[in-house]
Amino acid sequence: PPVIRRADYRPPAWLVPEVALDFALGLDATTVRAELTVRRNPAIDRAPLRLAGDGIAARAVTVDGLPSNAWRMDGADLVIDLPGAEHRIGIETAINPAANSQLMGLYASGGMLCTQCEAEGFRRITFHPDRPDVLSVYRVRLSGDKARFPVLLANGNCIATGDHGDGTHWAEWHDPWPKPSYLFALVAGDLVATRDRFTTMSGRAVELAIWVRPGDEGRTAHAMRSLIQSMRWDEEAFGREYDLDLFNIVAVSDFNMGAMENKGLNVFNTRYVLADPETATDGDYDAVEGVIGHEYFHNWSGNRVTCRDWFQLSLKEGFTVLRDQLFSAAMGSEPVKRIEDVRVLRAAQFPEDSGPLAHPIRPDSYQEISNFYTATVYNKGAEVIRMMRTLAGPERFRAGCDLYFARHDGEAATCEDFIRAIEEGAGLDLTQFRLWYSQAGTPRVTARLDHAGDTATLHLAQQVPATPDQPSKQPMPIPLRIALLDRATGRHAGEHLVVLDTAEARFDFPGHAQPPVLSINRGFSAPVALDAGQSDADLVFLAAHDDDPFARYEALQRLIVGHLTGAIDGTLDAAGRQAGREAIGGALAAVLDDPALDDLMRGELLILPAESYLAEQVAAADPVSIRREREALKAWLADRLADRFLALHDRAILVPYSLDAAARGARKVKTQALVYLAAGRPEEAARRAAAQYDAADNMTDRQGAMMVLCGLDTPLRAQKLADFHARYAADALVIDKWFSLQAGSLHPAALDHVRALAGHPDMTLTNPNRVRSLYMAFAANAGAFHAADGSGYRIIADLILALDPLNAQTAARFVPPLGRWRRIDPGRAALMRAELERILAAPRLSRDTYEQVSRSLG
Ligand code: HT7
Ligand code: ZN
Repeated sequence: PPVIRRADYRPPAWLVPEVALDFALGLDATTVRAELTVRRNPAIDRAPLRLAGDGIAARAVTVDGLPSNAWRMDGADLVIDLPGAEHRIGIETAINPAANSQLMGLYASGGMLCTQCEAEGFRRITFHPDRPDVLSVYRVRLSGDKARFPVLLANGNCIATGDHGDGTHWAEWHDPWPKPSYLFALVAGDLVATRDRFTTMSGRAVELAIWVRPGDEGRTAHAMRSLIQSMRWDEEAFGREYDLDLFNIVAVSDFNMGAMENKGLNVFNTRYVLADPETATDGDYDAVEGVIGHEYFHNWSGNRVTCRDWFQLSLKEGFTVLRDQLFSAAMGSEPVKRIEDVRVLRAAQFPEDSGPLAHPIRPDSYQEISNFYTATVYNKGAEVIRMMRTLAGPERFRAGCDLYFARHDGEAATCEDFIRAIEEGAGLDLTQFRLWYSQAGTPRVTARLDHAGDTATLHLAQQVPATPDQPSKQPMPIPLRIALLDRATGRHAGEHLVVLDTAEARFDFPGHAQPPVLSINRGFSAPVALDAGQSDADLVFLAAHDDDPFARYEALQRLIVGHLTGAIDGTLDAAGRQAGREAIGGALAAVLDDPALDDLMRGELLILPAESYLAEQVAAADPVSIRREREALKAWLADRLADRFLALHDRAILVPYSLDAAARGARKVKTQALVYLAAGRPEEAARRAAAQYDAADNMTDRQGAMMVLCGLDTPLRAQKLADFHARYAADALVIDKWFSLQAGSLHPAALDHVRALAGHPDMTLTNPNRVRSLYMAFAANAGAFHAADGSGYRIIADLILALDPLNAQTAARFVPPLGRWRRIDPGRAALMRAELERILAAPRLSRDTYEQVSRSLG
């Protein structure tokens, strides 16, 4: 497949100021009549009109209303030689949405029709330039069977409806805001709406509607609340007002990603809309709030100002992730949200940055753009913009954002445009900072604190590791928030922002008669891997005294990571092991006893570093020893702190269900206590988990209990799993949990369970949520996936091969777990490579999977 390069960008030869679309809708036969008003871009030399297509054929073409045969196909593109500067092009295409298993373009889901056009799905509907820098005003007419499609939705405002009198009806929609084709959407189906209203800051009334399948309307209240909070927050925090009279959200069960920000008509995976206490966990509630916010915020960061080309994806995605993170922090606990965001970054992005698929947040080339909707573009992209905010301060950052929106409203912009607006609006020089956009890899920072006389000296060094295609790197500006804590009082005299922008640097801090304790990268001010070389005693001190909640969490994590990596790589002797455990036990006892901590934060502090993060810390990971050592530590802690965990569980189960922070915190520590007890006191944990399951009046408790039982060898496991399945058989999202719980469990036979579940009647490859529920959970379950005989790798490779022809985008997302072979012990690495080679040898591989596999082997 051809490689598309950022450096090859050329402006479009033809602009398309207007698009009129007429859909005659049918589940297995839809006819599309498109009329494009095309205008020659005066800046470009004479060039024919080239319209992209994918899997469609033109039934008829007209130019200025007259049938034409002045067109030809060039591969999948339709090319027309046009004499003038402006023409009207008519094209008729026919689609079979029911046969569209890729879920890109127009497709059928549960009897309804919907679209997904980002990034290049519009070309599966009609021929079009289908590039984000071609913006058009759309007018859309939908007609179809009244009984099958009582609801007809598209972008913008509904301007007319009518009945044909023959069992079919129609609706016309007009979106006044010029938009790229990737933001086009339509939905047709039997849907019911939950409605509300929002009055914007300038006093305009906006109708809000969340459309779901009949029967699901009782589960939309949280999504609606989140939408209204998002609209208000974006006005207050960023001065952004909504700009249409209507905002529609539709929930769809078959969806490749989380949701899509189509102008005025967001389409969502049901997973991020539907929530009630019986079926959604607290984590699900948070995810709904976050994704509703994310898609809404795109209305400005993405829609009003869009991307010039797909290399600029982080312009909208990184920025919008930052905006949704700030929103969720404002709606709940800021420190807990920060810890969660860093945990996601470390679990998903750090491995990407250290593996064969590493790429800068603004990639330089791709074969298939769908492969670049990554944790790097999204989450590291958000961290990069967050660093700009840290450097500028929130007020000046806001001024930079205001300038960006004002300057580029209605345009297709670049990351460079954004940086320049922040530079000018916030008064920053980001010349060197631009390296964060072009260099891949997680910088490694080492920090050492010296003390002499009354001065503490911080020595910092950075190294940006080599990544594919980028063998040598330049030093980047790394903003580090630091504080120097007095050993006697645990206090500090104020925080400093130091910027490490050379390979090495030193910073002097006078006024310290005694050596202080270093608190560094507070709030995770820079997305780096840090080696601060601190003693266990200092880390225990920080875990107890640091006034920055993130730094407190981080100290505990570093204490535990240091201990576990020593145990995993065998450098820890028996005395060191015992001393390490005692230090961790003491620190966790303090967390369990601290009355000043709220339970949400306590729950965070109790979470041990993930196996995937531990694997990142060792050169060639042996997943078995990582699991063994992590579980052994958990068991030791459960034993040492058993009374505290039992008391915590006893206390937490008395708190009645509500969505307030205290009750959510109680639910979090309740299951955390069971997680520890399961490792050290499995019988007691099984008994308590079963009781928690039976008593549960909400999914958080029930799923938590089920998760613990799934990892234990107890008859209660099968009993409660059967109950869970029977209880929720009709609810696809909960049955997804049922698959995930088993596939992700600590049970020694998890791999056998996955094999059996693959043949379960509820398993299907046509629903991405279901596929991910079983196989992503499995691929993330290191103990099972990395079975020494390679059978875990074979399961995932077989899945990729079976799924690729059906849904290439989803199939390709399973390649990265196999691509981590360089970081695994040699025996397993060979087995992983062999599976990648087997996939590559398959005939007719999609561009998506081919690119991911070949880069992974590379
Ligand atoms: N901007 C949306 C991306 C998206 C997507 C991309 C490729 C294929 C299917 C897709 N569905 C949604 C989602 C977002 O980041 O808001
Ligand atoms: Zn997004």
